[in-house]
Amino acid sequence: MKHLLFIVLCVATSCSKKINLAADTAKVKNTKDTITYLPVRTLSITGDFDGDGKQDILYQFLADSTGHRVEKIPAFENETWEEIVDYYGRRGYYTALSVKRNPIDTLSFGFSQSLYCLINIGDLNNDKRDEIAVVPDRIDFSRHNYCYIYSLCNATWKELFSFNVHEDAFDYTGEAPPIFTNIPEVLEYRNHEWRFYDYLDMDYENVEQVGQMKPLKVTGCN
Ligand SMILES: [Ca+2]
Ligand SMILES: [Ca+2]
Repeated sequence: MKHLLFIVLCVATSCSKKINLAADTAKVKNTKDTITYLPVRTLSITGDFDGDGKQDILYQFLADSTGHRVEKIPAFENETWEEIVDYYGRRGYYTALSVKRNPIDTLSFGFSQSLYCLINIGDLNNDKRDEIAVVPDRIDFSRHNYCYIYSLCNATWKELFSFNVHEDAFDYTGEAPPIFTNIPEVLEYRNHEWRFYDYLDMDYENVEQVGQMKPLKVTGCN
């Protein structure tokens, strides 16, 4: 019965999952064991995330179970997705976000090889701190995911809002994964405001709104 359940899950989700590890980076050959390694793909954005009036750099990195930064990973040219999941799981790798030159809170996403997107969406709740939209690239067997809206509240990252995202929103053609400054038809800046579309949970007040993106509203820190 367990085997049947696994097969059903695989057919429903994982078989369509594609790995997109650092396709835009140069390969580095390890001559000792002939394993090809790739530098870990990283993203960064600028903004005033702590509200001090100065621009900050928010950068993403891959960390191991001890918190140390992981600089490179195998190219995974012939491994199955299950083997890649096992590789990350045994090492406890996770994705983290931190502000350069500022010892404030680190935001972590477990079992994630990277981020699908990291977007500065500006100060939506008028507290002088920019909010971020982030979707982790999780090492799992599902294409269901969430877009999280975070803000730095009293030097600690706080989730202000989240909505359902299907990972096909990040599918791409070509060698290099694009850097998303919005998520087409999921999170877009339209008519002077950010709008979102939750593919599983959208409430509408009238027929005209059905299928339309809705204004993104977030609460304050308190
Ligand atoms: Ca700042
Ligand atoms: Ca804000």
